[in-house]
Amino acid sequence: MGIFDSFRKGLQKTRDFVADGINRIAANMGFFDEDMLDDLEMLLVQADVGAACSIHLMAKVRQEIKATGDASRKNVISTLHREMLAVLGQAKPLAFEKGQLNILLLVGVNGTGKTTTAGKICARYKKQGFKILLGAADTFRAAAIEQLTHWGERTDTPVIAHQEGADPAAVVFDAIAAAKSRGVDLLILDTAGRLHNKANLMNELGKIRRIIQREAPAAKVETLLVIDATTGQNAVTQAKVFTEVAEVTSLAITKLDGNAKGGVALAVAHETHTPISLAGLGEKLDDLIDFDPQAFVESLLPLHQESF
Ligand SMILES: Nc1nc2c(ncn2[C@@H]2O[C@H](COP(=O)(O)OP(=O)(O)OP(=O)(O)O)[C@@H](O)[C@H]2O)c(=O)[nH]1
Ligand SMILES: [Mg+2]
Repeated sequence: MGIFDSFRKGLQKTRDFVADGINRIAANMGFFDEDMLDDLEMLLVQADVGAACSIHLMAKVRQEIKATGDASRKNVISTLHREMLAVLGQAKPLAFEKGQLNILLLVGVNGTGKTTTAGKICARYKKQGFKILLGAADTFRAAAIEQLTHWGERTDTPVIAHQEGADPAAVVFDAIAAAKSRGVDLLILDTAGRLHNKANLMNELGKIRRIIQREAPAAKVETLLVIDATTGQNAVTQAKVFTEVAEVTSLAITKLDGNAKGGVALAVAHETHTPISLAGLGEKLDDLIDFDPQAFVESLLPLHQESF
């Protein structure tokens, strides 16, 4: 399945919700009046695009109508389309190169899909011939270590792990030492997702980051924040906290398969100004695709849908 088909399938519920809403609002009229624009804004909020991003998008639509005098349904939809693309920015797939040490640190709150995404990324780069090492820096629960070990077995990748309750920074230290001595191309570090409070999170991630900087100063480090689309606006709040404290370089949005909250990707991009690199579309190893803004927006709001 191509990226476009994957998104289409995953975003079907959101797309139907948006399309039905637009048809309900605009009924048989070929244009949008002020009340209808308000209703459209509400529809975007309900599709989990988030209040701030919906207001931003509709301000752009109103500006366009004012500038051109064209309030046709076609112009409103294509303006929304264009502005959604502007919110998402350029595509920024993960880019690791063999022959040097790359470190991928996965962060995010409990249950968003960090460990699963670590396994999927591992499988992807393994296929490309990378020498990979997994580091179980989530020492909070024994089950978390087992889960990562399981992904290691499935992808035939070694895992560096300590006991439950060990210091995550110590695991990172050992994992980097092993990565260096074994000539690893990609070290993937899974972390625990506790978000007791901001200071605590900053402390824990800061310590890990200092170890990375000290022990692998030349490594290319990518910090991937994993966000669960099904948590709606909570995902946006989490994304804000993590991007403030964790030097996040890109986002992965998981569970975009089959829920009606696909709009979250726009809300998160708008709030964090951080590119979305990956989309999780299921629980299997290959259910991970590069996030393609064009394909995403076209799947959410098709420009050429008859019913629009
Ligand atoms: N449908 C769907 N399920 C997913 C996706 N990614 C992860 N999951 C599921 O979400 C659940 C949590 O995933 P984990 O990878 O354990 O999440 P985590 O962030 O590591 O969780 P903690 O270790 O508890 O912090 C599991 O049941 C996964 O199979 C996805 O893209 N789609
Ligand atoms: Mg985990």
